[in-house]
Amino acid sequence: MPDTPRPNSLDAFWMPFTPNRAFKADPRMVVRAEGMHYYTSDNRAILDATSGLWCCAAGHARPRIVEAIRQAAGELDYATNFNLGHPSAFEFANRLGALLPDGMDRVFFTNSGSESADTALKIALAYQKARGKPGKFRLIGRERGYHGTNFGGISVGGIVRNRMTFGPGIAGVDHLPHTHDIGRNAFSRGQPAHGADFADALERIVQLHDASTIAAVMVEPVAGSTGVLIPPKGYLQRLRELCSKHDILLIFDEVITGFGRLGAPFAAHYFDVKPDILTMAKAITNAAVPMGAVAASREIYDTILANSDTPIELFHGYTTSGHPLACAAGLATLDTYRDEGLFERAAELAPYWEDAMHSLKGEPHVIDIRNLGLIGGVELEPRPGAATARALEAFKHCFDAGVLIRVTGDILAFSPPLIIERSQIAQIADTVRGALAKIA
Ligand code: PXG
Repeated sequence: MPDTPRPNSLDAFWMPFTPNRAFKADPRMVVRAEGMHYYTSDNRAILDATSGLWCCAAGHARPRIVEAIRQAAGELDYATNFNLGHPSAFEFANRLGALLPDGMDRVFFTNSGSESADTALKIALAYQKARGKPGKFRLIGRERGYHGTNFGGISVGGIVRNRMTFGPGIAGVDHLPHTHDIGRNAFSRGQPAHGADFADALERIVQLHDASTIAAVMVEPVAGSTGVLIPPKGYLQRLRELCSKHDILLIFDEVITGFGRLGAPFAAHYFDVKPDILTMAKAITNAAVPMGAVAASREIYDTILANSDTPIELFHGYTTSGHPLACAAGLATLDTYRDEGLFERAAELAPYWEDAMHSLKGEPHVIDIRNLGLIGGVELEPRPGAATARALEAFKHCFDAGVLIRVTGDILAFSPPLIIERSQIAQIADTVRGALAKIA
């Protein structure tokens, strides 16, 4: 006989990316959210300095988005997009197309960033095959890259712990070096000055494998999960030049940089570098309903359609691709971003945010501070023999003091909703300052 479950037991839920044993011994629960805040079961307000997980860019429980989901659920709860259609998926794809870089307006829907990453890689391979270059099969990622947790994403990604347990991954993958260089760039404001030449490693990879075997390079324009690595000045431009020179597709993973995080619709706009394929998720629906998407250039879409020798041109898709609730949430989210001018607001706040982040220079254990748009990273010196302990303690002190931050390794990461007020930015900096003072 199986055990009878205890009511409210924490045992059954296997929590993602969480130290389950430690959490269940000392749980932190939120029961409600509104605007800039979460609320705990004892009704404590917690200022959200992480937009949930880089995703609630318009803040929490926004009435327009909530109402759109309610309405959609009562009208058309579900319809497949396999050989059938419903209007909101087409409408949402059109609206996204208008926001994306010019000509990148062919949109494939997924349910998460991980699915978007794997979808983007598959589209790259399908395109190379469709244009008569099936030999171009290699996929190039980057050390410390994060593209979710599916097999394509962890293979091309470069986070050791996310890869080492799960076998050899997909074949034919290589990696560029990461761009983190504290020795030359510590405490840079905005983009660091040194390191555009890290992109030149692509030339060596081309020499090793030959460009005729390489399909695509995938990078995050700003690497988030690995601890906020801002691209050095000129780096992304150089990568674009080299990809074009060698006839290699460039994929931007914009799962965290999309939808105003840098003060522009996408990082592609902010850096003025156009990829061939671009992934989205998270803030696409303000995370109110799970969704992801991949945008491809017309050239890619047209080539795959024109050269297909079967009626279905791409053998790929998900039962809930373009789910009606997600599309409704996404449309209401885009309306909210537009009507409240949130991308512009992020751009306006960015200098104030930069000052607040860099005011932490000189506090105990701080060895680097990084920022761009409304993103911040504060790197701590690891405690000897206990790496990551300081950051975790800082997280707990901040939570107890009413601010939710994110930690990865010994790095504190910040990505507040774009509706944040200046006083709340000051509150985040002061709370982190207080937390650092308590840590040995
Ligand atoms: N690409 C990027 C660039 C991401 O940041 C994903 C893909 C995967 O998305 P899904 O929806 O499958 O989780 C992500 C996810 C963190 C953190 O602490 C960030 C993510 C996930 C978990 C933690 O920075 N980003």
